[in-house]
Amino acid sequence: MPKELMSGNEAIAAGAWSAGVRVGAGYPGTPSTEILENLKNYPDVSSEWSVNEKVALEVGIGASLGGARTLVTMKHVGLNVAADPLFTAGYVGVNGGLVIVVADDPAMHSSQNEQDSRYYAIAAKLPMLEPSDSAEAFMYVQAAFSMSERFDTPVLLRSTTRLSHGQSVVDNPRKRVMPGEKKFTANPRKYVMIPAFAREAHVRVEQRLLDMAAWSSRESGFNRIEMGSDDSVGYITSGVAYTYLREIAPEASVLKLGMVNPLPLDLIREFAGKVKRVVVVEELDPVIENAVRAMGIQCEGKSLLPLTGEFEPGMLGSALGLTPLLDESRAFPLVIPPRPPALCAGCPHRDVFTTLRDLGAIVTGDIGCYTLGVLPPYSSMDTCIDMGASLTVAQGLEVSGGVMDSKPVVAVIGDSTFAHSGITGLVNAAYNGRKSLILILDNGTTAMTGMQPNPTTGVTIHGKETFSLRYDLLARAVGIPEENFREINAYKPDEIRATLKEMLSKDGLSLVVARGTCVIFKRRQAKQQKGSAS
Ligand SMILES: Cc1ncc(C[n+]2csc(CCOP(=O)(O)OP(=O)(O)O)c2C)c(N)n1
Repeated sequence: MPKELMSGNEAIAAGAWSAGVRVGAGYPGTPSTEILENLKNYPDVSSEWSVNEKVALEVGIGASLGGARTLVTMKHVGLNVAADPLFTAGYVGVNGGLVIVVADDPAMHSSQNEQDSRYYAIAAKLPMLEPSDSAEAFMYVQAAFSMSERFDTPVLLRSTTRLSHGQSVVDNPRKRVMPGEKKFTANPRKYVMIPAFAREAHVRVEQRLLDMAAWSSRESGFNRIEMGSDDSVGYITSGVAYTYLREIAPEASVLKLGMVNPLPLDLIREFAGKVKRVVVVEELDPVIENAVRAMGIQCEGKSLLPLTGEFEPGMLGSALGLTPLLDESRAFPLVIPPRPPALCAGCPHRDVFTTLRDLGAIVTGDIGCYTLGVLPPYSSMDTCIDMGASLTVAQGLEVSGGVMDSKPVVAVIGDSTFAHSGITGLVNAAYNGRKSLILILDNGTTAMTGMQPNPTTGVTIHGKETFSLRYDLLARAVGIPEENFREINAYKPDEIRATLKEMLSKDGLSLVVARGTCVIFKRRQAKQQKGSAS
């Protein structure tokens, strides 16, 4: 069988294709982005960058009900955005298998929080699988589709940064096996969640969890006891933590969990009976540990291991009193100088933030490359909560009356973020008669996550030309007077300054779009054009 070195994200895309996935939808977000970027290159898959994660999941639910095996991808905070459909998706179930990949980011390499998505599986009563390397990611995603159809449920597949971006060997036969064809058939009792039908569905969901827990323990193949020679301690672990543990303790007794919800309670009990002491090794929150304790089994976990950040073999070795295989004294003495992130040389956001700083504005910020406007030398961002919050936090500040010395408040948001969740904030400002100044930084791409197109860029995930959101028409649609709308050049500081000053003197809501193509994107496009010309 052909062996390939693959990242976890590549393996998920390859596995989904092998399982006959016909629809892929997602919103970019590190570390999940490359799943869809890979999937889009496979034949016979309809892939899209959706406007946001809620939209992606709803498109995914529709595709599944239409009979297609469907993959939906997002990062952990994206699952917050998709939480509304997620909770009811479990009630509705599936037609074609529906797999939702969520990638967590322990240590927050590229995120605003460190939430643990396993809680979503528990709260939404959905099964969750957690592979430990690329080979498992490849197999699990295929198994997830079968499982989704077998139990009539969406299946969550959890990744973390090291799994998504780390590489390992995958046996990939590069063979696509299509499931039998399915079509949409009307079934309001199953698909229309009015309370009467939802009550029945909830009962089904609870039974399904019990069925899956029993199946998970005995038949699923996702969980296994690996007894070593030493039974003085047994480790329960999952995900990349398993890979680290095996690296430093190849002989240890381990219960490896590939399915982290519902937990295989019978198997856990059996394992606990075989060892003298149970230690749960899991990154982030004590999800498994609490469940094991709730079963009346004594165990340790977070008393030994940190709740925050990510694990690595050396740290795990010290915390658990195991010796890492790698002799630290022989490690290559490479000292990497710290490189704090900064806006790139030539970045169009730079002049905007210099101007905002000089104006002494209170800036309600948002998420994207431009969040770096918080750092010196700009130091001109005052809040950043979640995608879309720049517009709405500005409105809250306005109604609070708590902005002192009548300082100007400017809501700053990028183009992709605006399309993702800024538009509803704009409508809210217009509806409630707010006076905010909204500044959209349109650099022609979703730069932060690696230059994905979005609804403002005029191209699809496949690079095909499509509609591009018209800010001027949107401004008109929400009743912004013509004189309160302006599109300016992000590379012209004088123009930025004059426009912002003028808009701040106006009464009512105003919208300014500062355009300037991302320098890296420009360079990449030039290279591509050169490549296609030669
Ligand atoms: C809910 C959610 N989904 C995805 C992300 C990942 N993410 C952060 S910013 C961003 C978009 C940035 O693009 P844009 O607004 O165009 O700004 P740019 O980086 O191009 O300046 C994305 C996808 C996130 N932080 N939160």
